[in-house]
Amino acid sequence: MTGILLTGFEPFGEFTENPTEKIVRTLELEAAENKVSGLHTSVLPVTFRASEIVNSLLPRGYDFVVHLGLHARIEDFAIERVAINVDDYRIPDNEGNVVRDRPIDPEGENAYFVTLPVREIESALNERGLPCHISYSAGTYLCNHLLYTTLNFIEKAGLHTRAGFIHVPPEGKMGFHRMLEGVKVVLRVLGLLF
Ligand code: PCA
Repeated sequence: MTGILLTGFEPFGEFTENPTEKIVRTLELEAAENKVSGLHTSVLPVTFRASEIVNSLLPRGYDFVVHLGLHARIEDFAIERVAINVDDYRIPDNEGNVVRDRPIDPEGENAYFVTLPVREIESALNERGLPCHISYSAGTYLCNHLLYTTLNFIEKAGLHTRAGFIHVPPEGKMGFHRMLEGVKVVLRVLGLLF
């Protein structure tokens, strides 16, 4: 078992904090303290560089990649099921770029389905009383971009890694502890002994 790569994002847009950054840093510490092995983490910039960083890590051959991102307009966990081949930003990324109507990979597939067990994740979250839904759009900003480039890289490189994306709501909509618990539930479904 080569383990799980868990990623979060830095703050962006109107947000001065991104709960996914805190979740990743907290779990990194907890894993070290409790000697949980197999968790690899990265907090990513809200720019194209996020994909470059992840693509440089993927050849390590993780069993799973779980990307986390903040979604301003949800109140529960959104388990993303699809990544589409388009960038169309409503707001600039953290380097001030606004990309409209541009394919992520001009030669790539129109879309990819994620390869995580989304129904199992949904059931496990529901069993713990953690609200969630399966989502069929990860948007057209950096989260969708990262999910697309990860699935695209895995396919082209012929890796066995299974990957997906979970959006979390703003902290005002779901307390941080519930978010943290939810992400641990996801990691447990994927075999991490948290
Ligand atoms: N959420 C954004 C990008 C970074 C993040 O945490 C998104 O949903 O695209």
